[in-house]
Amino acid sequence: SRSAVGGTSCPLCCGTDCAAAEMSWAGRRWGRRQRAVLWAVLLAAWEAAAWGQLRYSVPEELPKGSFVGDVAKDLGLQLPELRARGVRIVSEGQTQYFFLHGKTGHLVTAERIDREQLCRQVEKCVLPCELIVEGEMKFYEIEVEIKDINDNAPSFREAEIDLRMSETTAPGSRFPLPDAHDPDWGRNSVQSYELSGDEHFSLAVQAGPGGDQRPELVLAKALDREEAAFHELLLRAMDGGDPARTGTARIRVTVVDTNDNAPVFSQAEYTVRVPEDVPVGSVLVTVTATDGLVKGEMGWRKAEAGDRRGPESGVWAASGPCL
Ligand SMILES: [Ca+2]
Ligand SMILES: [Ca+2]
Ligand SMILES: [Ca+2]
Ligand SMILES: [Ca+2]
Repeated sequence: SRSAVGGTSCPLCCGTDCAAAEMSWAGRRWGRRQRAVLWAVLLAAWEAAAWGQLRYSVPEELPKGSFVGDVAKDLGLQLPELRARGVRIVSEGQTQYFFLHGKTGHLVTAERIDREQLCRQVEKCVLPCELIVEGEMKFYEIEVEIKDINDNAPSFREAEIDLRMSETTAPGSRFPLPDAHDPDWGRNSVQSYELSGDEHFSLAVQAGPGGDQRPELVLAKALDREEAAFHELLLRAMDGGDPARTGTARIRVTVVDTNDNAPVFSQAEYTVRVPEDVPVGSVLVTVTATDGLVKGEMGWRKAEAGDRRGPESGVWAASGPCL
């Protein structure tokens, strides 16, 4: 889980030993005056450029005090030298993310580092700092890359999504759905969506201009409010981490009624035989009708004079003597 990439690679390509070798080579070829000029140039270069660069990489979210790199070994310094020469680590900005462990010469984390907080939407998250050797007026650049781990699950802004659709909506119609958010980077962020719950609906995912994924609800099969007035679906977003993490949102589709059914009587014709002295108010016949699958939502209107109906039931009774 921890690694150090690269060791020393100095812009001047060397340390003090190399500088001395270069001086002796210069001394053989040039006189005292030229050597003085060379010294001046080298001194200027020491002040302007770092003496080396160290690169390490560590995963985010490590606990405080975790190993980052063996600085003493990579710089070729002995541990007593580190302490004697006043070596210290300076981070850019207010926060000190790393420090040098005096006993081991290791660079270690000074606090838990959250990549999402430091480098939102940045592919390569690098924290620069400097190792300063005060006794020798040297400094070394250190770059620590913070690698992403899959420590966030995709999430939807709203856990419940309410949609209303007319029952006459044509199959194939599409409805945009909210996308999920996952602050991790690359494959650790949202990779795919899944829909479950109902054969009436399927899922399509469009690619946005920035390569982002936009889920859409597709009506796969015609709706019928008389069959089902609501449809409960589950939208799932998954990232590509190992193991993968998921986030879900519930979708509730309310089917809006349209008048797509005519009332149908239970019989096309009712025949009633009534004696001529039937008392007024006697029930002659009870008729029933349905409208779609929903009962009791109809009004009744008598078609012929002579009888009257009960207010709710469709009961027809004698209203006067039969002639
Ligand atoms: Ca994190
Ligand atoms: Ca994630
Ligand atoms: Ca992360
Ligand atoms: Ca209807």
